[in-house]
Amino acid sequence: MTAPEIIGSIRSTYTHAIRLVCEEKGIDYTLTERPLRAPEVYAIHPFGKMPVLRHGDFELFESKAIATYLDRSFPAPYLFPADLRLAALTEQWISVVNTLIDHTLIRTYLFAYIAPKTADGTPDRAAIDAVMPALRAQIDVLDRAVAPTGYLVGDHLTFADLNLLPILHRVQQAPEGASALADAPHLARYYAQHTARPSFRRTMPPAGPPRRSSTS
Ligand SMILES: N[C@@H](CCC(=O)N[C@@H](CS)C(=O)NCC(=O)O)C(=O)O
Repeated sequence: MTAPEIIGSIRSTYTHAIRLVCEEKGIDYTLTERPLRAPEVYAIHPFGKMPVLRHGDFELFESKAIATYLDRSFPAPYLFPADLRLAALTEQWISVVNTLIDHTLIRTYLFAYIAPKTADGTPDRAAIDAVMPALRAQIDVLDRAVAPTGYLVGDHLTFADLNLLPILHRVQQAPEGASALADAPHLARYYAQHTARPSFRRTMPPAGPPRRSSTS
């Protein structure tokens, strides 16, 4: 079978989650490094979001769809449980992370550091202070979720975990994010344990945001 091609960036959290899927499943894949909103991304994703996938003559966008496709196309280990309730819980955590937690932790908090809207380009202190209650509340929810087993769902690694870990990795690179994680003992242990996995070590992104395409 042709190797899947992921078009995205090593610095993008959503690209990182898909690379983790490939690494955990031992899929031979290529990463085509592209800046945000690159023409090659728009060629597949109508709104220019990365990652996108090309697999032979098949093209796909949206990370959750890509993860599901790869999980079903390649042999075990499976990252989406077969059990109905565990599958539903996996969907639940992916959904809340992608629609709410990513918005708070990355698009609002982290972006106030790496892509601030301030006139002089310094971190947006007002935006950081304003988002901190929500950031801490969401970290607390995650802390309680992983407390019983060290996983978001059941007692096995699922895509729910692989989808969250790149976000935690980015958020702990900024000071308030690091201290919020340190204050959440179960989540801190979860983060330390799973980022020690070979899949994470092999895909560790360099610091800093993805580049933006000069054509965007
Ligand atoms: N819903 C999309 C979100 C992907 C996404 O937002 N990717 C970011 C990079 S981590 C991106 O391409 N941002 C470009 C932009 O919004 O301009 C998915 O799950 O794939």
